[in-house]
Amino acid sequence: MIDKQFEKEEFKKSVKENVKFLYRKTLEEATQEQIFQAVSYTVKDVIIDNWLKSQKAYEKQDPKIVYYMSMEFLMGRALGNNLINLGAYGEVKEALEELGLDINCIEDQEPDPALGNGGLGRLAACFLDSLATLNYCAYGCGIRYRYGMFKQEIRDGYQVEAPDNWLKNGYPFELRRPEYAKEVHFGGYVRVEWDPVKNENKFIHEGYQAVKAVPYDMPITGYNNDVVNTLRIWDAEPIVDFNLDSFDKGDYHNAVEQENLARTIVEVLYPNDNHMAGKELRLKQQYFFVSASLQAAIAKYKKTHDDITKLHEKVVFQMNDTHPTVAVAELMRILIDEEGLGWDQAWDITTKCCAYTNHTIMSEALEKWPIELFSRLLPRVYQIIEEINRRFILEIQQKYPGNFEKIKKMAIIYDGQVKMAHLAIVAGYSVNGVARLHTEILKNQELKDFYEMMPEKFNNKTNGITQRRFLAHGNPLLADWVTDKIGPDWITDLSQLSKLKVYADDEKALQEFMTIKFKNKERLAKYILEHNGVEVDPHSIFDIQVKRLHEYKRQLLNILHVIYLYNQIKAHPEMDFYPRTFIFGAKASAAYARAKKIIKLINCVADVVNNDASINGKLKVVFIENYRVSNAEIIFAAADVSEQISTASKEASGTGNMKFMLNGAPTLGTMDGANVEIVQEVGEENAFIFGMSSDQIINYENNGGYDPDFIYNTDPEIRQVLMQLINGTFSSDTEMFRDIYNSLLDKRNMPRPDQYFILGDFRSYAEAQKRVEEAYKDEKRWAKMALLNTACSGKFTSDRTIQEYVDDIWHLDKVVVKEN
Ligand code: NBX
Repeated sequence: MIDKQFEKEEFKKSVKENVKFLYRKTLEEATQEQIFQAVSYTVKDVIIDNWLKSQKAYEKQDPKIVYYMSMEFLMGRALGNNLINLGAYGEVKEALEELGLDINCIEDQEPDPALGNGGLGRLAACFLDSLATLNYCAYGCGIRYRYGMFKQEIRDGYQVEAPDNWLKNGYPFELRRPEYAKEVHFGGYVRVEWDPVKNENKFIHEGYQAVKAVPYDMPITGYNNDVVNTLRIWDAEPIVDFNLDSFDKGDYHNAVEQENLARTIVEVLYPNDNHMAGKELRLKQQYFFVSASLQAAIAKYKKTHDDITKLHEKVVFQMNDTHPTVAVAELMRILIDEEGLGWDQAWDITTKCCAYTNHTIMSEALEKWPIELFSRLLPRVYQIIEEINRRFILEIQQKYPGNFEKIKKMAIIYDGQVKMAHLAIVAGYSVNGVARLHTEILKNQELKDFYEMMPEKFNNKTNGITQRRFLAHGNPLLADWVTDKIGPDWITDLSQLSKLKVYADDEKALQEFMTIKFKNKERLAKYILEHNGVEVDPHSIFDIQVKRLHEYKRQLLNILHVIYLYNQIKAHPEMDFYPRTFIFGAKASAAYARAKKIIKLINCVADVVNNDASINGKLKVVFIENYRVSNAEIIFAAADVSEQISTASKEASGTGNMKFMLNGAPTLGTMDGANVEIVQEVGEENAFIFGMSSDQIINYENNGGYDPDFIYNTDPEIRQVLMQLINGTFSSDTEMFRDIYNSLLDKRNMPRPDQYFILGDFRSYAEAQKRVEEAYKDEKRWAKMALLNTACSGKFTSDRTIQEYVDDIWHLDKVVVKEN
């Protein structure tokens, strides 16, 4: 049912009125960007009504609320997604056509709100979509960065970062809520005072700098259920307007610092994926949004409940990795210092309200803060962590008398550092990994001691993705075809896709499926030509690796294999070879030099390969600039092969793998992260698995014995590829890729040469690639494989993931907003 507000004539009228009202223009005079704004305001109008209605329903039903605490929400564009969820996409598309407008062009005017790095931030966005769609009351809590993930430009093959000023034209889907502003305090000292009435010490925080946290709310629409939840992101403002008064009071310096703090705190997203930089400003960001979010949550609870000791019955805080883990101590502080509870009562509540999700085992990503920094910035919070640590060590001693190793390994504060993961595990009632293999590695390796001491806390929640964005919106041709075959229920029940299995041997259906894939490949080819100036052939195999650039994800393995293929084709021009287009998209953290060199290498290889007429266009290499959520939707829809080739044990889950699968691209991958579960669902015969197992890798890591030098010396084809990095084949500067070469072979490379086992897995990868080619040549076999990937992807909806979080961790109540 289409909402009344989206009756076409009404809609057109409203857009025209908005253009007039906002810009004093007629539709004909307005720019596409202005029309985007006008259309968005019309849509927002409808959303606001549902937002109010949801709020009313929540007030009446008083459900338990989950606060999803995350430094990152990689939302992607809102307009198209909201239209899908409101069931109005088709109507609005037609209405715009009648006005002479193309909905795709209008959607393209919206900046990607890119308040996240990669998988972790996008997962948070998918979770909000599923929570609203499944009728749960949820808040996303985060930061309104002025500048999101940088825009990537490729100049002369190098990544160049440009600022992402996403707010410059004003963002239509946000609402400033100054009436809910909160104060957050930094620095200063703690004064202890005896309270003769309560007969105990009082802790008074003084001499701090204060920042005003002002929330901006973004609506999160559920699918066809009138639910609108809220993503609340916090902006920082100075407490009082800077005034010269303070100068007279001799307080000038402090006033300037306070003003500066407010201006810098939310300035920019840290662009590191799976890496901890340890910057003071980062800890300020963390405490800033955590404190404001907790204050708001408790104020909301207290408005309608008078017993704070029952907070856990109505509230749960899910911590998206350790980034918001200071929440544990901040909640203790609020309960003790502001609500007047004793330690034990406060601890009881805190440990019933907080839960923690781990997203990585990479040691360089584990958050540790120097005591000096932490205690200076957050003196009272630090004091509380010390007390949590003291009591935890007593517990360890009780359980393992005389075992000082345990204290050394498990303490929250040790070696002059505050270990945030330890704090999260000790204070959380749930600790979960994000794919089955990842959770097993946590339990048996990384967090073994904690698992042994508190096994009941550990559980797995395999990640998922929302089919509303990554099929309904991103791949409308396939979405319509699926609906045609099995009806529309898949949109909210992805397990329905298994009904497509009956078409696995239906030639007509297979042909339709592959025709849609071809059209999506044409769409991507057009995008690549327009944005990258490279012509690619949609008849070739589209082999795609898009994700953040990181050594453990092994884009290097992929491009080295491209070089190997290039050598093969050059050496054997007569050889039968199915044309292939290798497509890459990846941002490298601005400070990650080797990752940036790998981008340069990919572009240098592309230059040589794409311009070598002697290979007859059999190979093409494309690096898509500025990979982000909006172009990801186009890319997944067009993929033939999904490259998921991380070193086994390193990729906690992966979620891109699921998006490719949903769109009918078989996985070429290692037995890592959620790939394991993908293979289990689709069958080994419908994927291309290669490489060492996580057990083998972990065994090498623990016991040594891996020797890339041996491979180099005994495999001439691999040696040729490596030599080409330093002999001028891809750059006249033979030093250009020396560091990459050395990373694979030099004994001085730390912790060891070829840390990610690229040479060790190379042959196995090349063979798997050969199997891909053979399978693709058999058109019918490939079509069946592709279709079965879509048909078997039902498990990987974030709706399933969220329902598991609700059943096992959150215990939320379903709400009713839409009356039937
Ligand atoms: O989280 C990612 C993992 O690498 C993926 O395997 C997983 O699928 C995904 C969702 O669970 N982790 C991730 O994206 N981490 C970060 O982006 C990150 C950002 C900042 C930071 C540490 C990690 N300090």
